[in-house]
Amino acid sequence: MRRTHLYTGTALAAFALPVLQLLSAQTSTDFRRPSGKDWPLVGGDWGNTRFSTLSQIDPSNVKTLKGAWMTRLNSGFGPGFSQQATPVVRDGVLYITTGEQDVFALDGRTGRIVWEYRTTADPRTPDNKAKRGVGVGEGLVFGVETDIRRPAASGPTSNIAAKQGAAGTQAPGGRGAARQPGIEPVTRLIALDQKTGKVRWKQEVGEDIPGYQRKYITAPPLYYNGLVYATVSGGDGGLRGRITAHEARTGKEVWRFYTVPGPGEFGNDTWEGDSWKTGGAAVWTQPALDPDLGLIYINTGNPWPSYNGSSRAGDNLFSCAIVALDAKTGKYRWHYQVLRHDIWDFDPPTPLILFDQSYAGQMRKGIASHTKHGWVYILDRVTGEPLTPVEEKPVPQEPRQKTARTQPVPIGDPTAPQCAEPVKGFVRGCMFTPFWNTLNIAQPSASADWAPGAYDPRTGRLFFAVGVSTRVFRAGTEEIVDGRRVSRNAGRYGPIGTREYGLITALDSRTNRHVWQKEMPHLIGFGSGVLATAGGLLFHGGPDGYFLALDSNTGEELWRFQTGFGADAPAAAYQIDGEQYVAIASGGSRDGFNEARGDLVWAFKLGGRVNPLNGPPPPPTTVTFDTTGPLVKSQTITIGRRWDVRANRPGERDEYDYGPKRTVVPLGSEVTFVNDGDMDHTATDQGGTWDTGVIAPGQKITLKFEKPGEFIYFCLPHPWMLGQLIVQ
Ligand SMILES: [Cu+2]
Repeated sequence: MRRTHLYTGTALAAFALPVLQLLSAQTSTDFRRPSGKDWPLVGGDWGNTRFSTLSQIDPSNVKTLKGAWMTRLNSGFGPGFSQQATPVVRDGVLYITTGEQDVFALDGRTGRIVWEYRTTADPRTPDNKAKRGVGVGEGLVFGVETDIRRPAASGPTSNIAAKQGAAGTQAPGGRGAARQPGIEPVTRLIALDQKTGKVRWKQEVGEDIPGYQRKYITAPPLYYNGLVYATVSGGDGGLRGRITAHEARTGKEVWRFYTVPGPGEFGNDTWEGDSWKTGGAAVWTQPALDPDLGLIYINTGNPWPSYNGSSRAGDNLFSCAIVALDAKTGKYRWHYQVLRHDIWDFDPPTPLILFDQSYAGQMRKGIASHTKHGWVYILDRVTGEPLTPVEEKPVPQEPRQKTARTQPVPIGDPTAPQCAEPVKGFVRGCMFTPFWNTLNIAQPSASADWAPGAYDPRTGRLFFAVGVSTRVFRAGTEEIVDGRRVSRNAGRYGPIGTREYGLITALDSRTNRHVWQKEMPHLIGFGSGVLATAGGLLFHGGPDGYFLALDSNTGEELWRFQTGFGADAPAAAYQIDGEQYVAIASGGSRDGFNEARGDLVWAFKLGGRVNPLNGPPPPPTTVTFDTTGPLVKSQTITIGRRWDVRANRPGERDEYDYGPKRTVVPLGSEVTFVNDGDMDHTATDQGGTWDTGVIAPGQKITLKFEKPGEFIYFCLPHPWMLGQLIVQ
């Protein structure tokens, strides 16, 4: 009984002294303990606990927290970029990356730029331009970059590059710019001088990945004991996931572990045929590390094809899993798969958290993995066995998807609702509802993503941030055809009008049960996550630009400050000359949809003097029609064809598209809807003022528009098909 009291709020004071002594053990090279003066790693410490032992800022004084400084980086500004970086702080200097792949060193007291590294990467570099931070060690700052391979000369080399770069179409809803012909991405680990920012070496990673697969780097490198660990992102594009370790001094590769086993290796028989070759399972976040056990822990992404499991029967190891490797050799030690044969893109991308906790009266070494389907798996990090119970549950089946018969589901409370809010016209689905191409099921989508959680060692509580949204999935096809990646009709869509919001949850790590849960106005699964402090606060930034402090005991909001742009990056805490600072980059995240993008880094302290900025327009809280596509003047709308913007006419076939998607016509126009698809479709005003009725394949219907208006219309049998018609 007494043991359980140790972690309750009332007993806290009595135990505060020994705990804080334990916490203050972090030194300049040993990051087993939570951070204090510095924030030396993206995750705060090797266990990614994102807990700071600093306690100067607390619930009694946080209302007086104001900007100590704010710095513009003149980098990563604008819609092409996403600011997802956590500042890393060493000896009062703050190191940070931007979506534009530049790296900065800032004076932690003033925000003055000490040095800057401007990337030499080609601005045409495709795909996700987000960098989540740097690693530091041996006088070097380690970063990552994606670039374009530049052929040495014209002739055969450039022909190969052109062929390899001719990638297939992007999955709808996929991130990143469309591939341009002739562009082959190249991914690198880079080392900069910690004092000057000068390049010391660059090392290509992922050189074996064919040019037609997606590849870029998002995860921050991790430095430990002479090695730098790097991963390549882009498992959604068919690459074979991996982690590599490199000599810190030279960048030379020391070992490599593929997250998809090859022939003869353990787990290869969980893949049908050759599907392992394009199995995905990329690593998207920094690993966790336990030097006492000599283990490094990675969490892997979803298998590929992402939404169509028909060609990859089996559990698909080690996708959607936690894998423990020997940190020195990369040798496999254990794995735990949180989702078998994923078809929903429900991988566990939240950084893994290490903590020690008492179970059944025994101190155990724990590891927590938070997944996109809204569960936390609490395992023994020595063996990979669950510390809180997990049940093997039968799940609904879809033979065409070759769904797994059962899934491991923890006993406890999920961090997100397991079933969707009802949507008119759709069947209500839940997390494990399978789908094919019937498209009438509205179900929950990824709730947790890369937003990092935190662990408070004083209370044994885990904190996580999620987004809650409703999506309609379709399997479509994603395949490699003649050396090209071709994706058709695969993806997920938000039914218009459905709610999108966030939740922050405090969980008891001993029981996997809620302590409290707080609703937030926006999707926050991608973004700032939480930072916990010994002051009893949780810091979190939102896509609406507000940086918040919550009471970590109750979730009650105690302070908010408008940073001016989407505050979607994780915060960090540090101390200089006895003053505690909390820093956050405010640049907006492309994952956060329509939000303001900037290039700011903020630091806050008690008695700071920099005032808040005007807020950006907040992102929508429901799914709205995407108005970023071109508005086309046309009196004919072709159903079943995607609009070819360059040729200004209906282009590629897509059964479920209106071409153009956004159309403008003068008042009094006759508009003809042509069904060029293979199924019956309609164009039906959402407001109910007009409807074509069913248009059979090959048929057309003409309507006359005699009143001005802006209409969002959809297809009755396929309500995820959306178009806009403006009559003016
Ligand atoms: Cu239709």
